[in-house]
Amino acid sequence: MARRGPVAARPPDPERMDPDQPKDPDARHEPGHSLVVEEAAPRLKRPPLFQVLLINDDYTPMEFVVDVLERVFAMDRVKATRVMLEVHTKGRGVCGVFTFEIAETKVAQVTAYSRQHQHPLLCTMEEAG
Ligand code: TYC
Repeated sequence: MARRGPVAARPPDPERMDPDQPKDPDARHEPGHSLVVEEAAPRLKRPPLFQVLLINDDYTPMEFVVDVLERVFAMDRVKATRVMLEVHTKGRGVCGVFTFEIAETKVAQVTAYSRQHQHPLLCTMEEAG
């Protein structure tokens, strides 16, 4: 909420100050009153990443796999065909690398779309690295 009008600065209340500190704030910088400054530990960590994988099978049509890669992983036709052929020849292949919730959502989307079309296409995820 916006404040209305100026707010008067309150003078420091001696009762609420640290009893170990001298009452005069400027006195902290004088000899005998050391000021220790420590660097804070970094509070952000990179999230773990997960590969989303397609698994080969003998029944799902190649064209359907290409369609899935275009829809769910926003690949163009050339890239989707390349990934589909990699899965087809090597048994499995990476569709992308994501944080946990996004990877989980992609797996669910691939699985739901495949079952809607009565294809047994398998999609899994595993932690990268
Ligand atoms: N092997 C399938 C075929 O010959 C094609 C296929 C590719 C299926 C990739 C699944 O993840 C897959 N029709």
